Amino acid sequence: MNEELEQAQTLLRAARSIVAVTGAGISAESGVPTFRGSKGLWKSYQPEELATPEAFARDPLTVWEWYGWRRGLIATCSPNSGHRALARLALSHPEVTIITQNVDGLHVRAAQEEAADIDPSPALPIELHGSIDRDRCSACDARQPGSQEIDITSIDTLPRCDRCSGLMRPDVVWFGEALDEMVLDRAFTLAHSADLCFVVGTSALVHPAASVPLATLHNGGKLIEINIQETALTPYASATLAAPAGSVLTTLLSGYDNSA
Ligand code: BJW
Ligand code: ZN
Repeated sequence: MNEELEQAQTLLRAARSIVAVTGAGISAESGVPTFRGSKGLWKSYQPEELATPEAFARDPLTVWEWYGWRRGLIATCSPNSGHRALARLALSHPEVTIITQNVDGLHVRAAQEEAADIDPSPALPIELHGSIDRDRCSACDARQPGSQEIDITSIDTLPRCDRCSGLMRPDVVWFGEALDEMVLDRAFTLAHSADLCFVVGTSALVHPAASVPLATLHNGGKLIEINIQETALTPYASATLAAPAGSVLTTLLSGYDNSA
């Protein structure tokens, strides 16, 4: 681990433009459940019954019940030292971008907290899979802030669009749905031009997000993986830090901040 940390520090010092691609593992230490693994959400819930447009069309009450529960849970969580370390890095270095698959908004909160006097914060992430805190109309695509209390008594009590009264849904990307084209283009463009990509707390199984680090790699850049387990990207990483993201990022990035 020490050797890997030194290697990571060397890569970091040499890098000019950096992307950090994060997944559910970075929020695990904040108390947000991951998706896969022994304690992951998919152990108790079937993705195809909850996180697909077909599931929502079939049973919007059950899907909203699950999202209402997750919204409530996430509202009790706070950004951890990993979110904050990345936000500070992005604030002090314009050529650092956080690209997240997470919908929990913790990178956004860390960015706002670390730059309380700058609005919008330069450390805001690119959110590939949307945000659980927003609703989107299933008829006209209008977006609204997410309702905190979801009344799942009947279809008539579910959140409705202010513009067209259509049924609202969480503004997240479900399986089988396309990611926002502009958001995805921006992520791939930045990853392609980056010298270094941190891959933090993602199983790297879900595409196209899992291909973003490959854009860095294919253009001659390096990967640093931070994950408590190996993934399909591990063999391609120039340094692998196999420990919880919060402590690793704090250690790795505090030295960088000082030397910058
Ligand atoms: C720690 C830690 C600690 C724990 N410290 N580490 C190519 C090949 C195969 C399939 C496909 C393909 N291209 C597309 C597909 C299909 C599909 C897909 O990828 N399927 C695979 C699963 C096989 N992809 C899609 O459907 C995507 N859409 C698409 O491709 O559309 C094409 C299209 C084009 C044009 C028109 C129409 C369609 C959409 C994918 C959307 C994913 N949505 C979800 C739900 C979001 C909403 C919600 O949250 O409710 O996004 S699924 C879920 O997985 C969520 C996550 O963002 C995503 C990734 O999960 P993540 O972050 O990696 O979490 P975990 O749990 O998997 O891993 C956690 C990791 O952390 C682990 O490695 C741990 O070890 C680690 N960890 N604690 C450090 N403390
Ligand atoms: Zn509408």
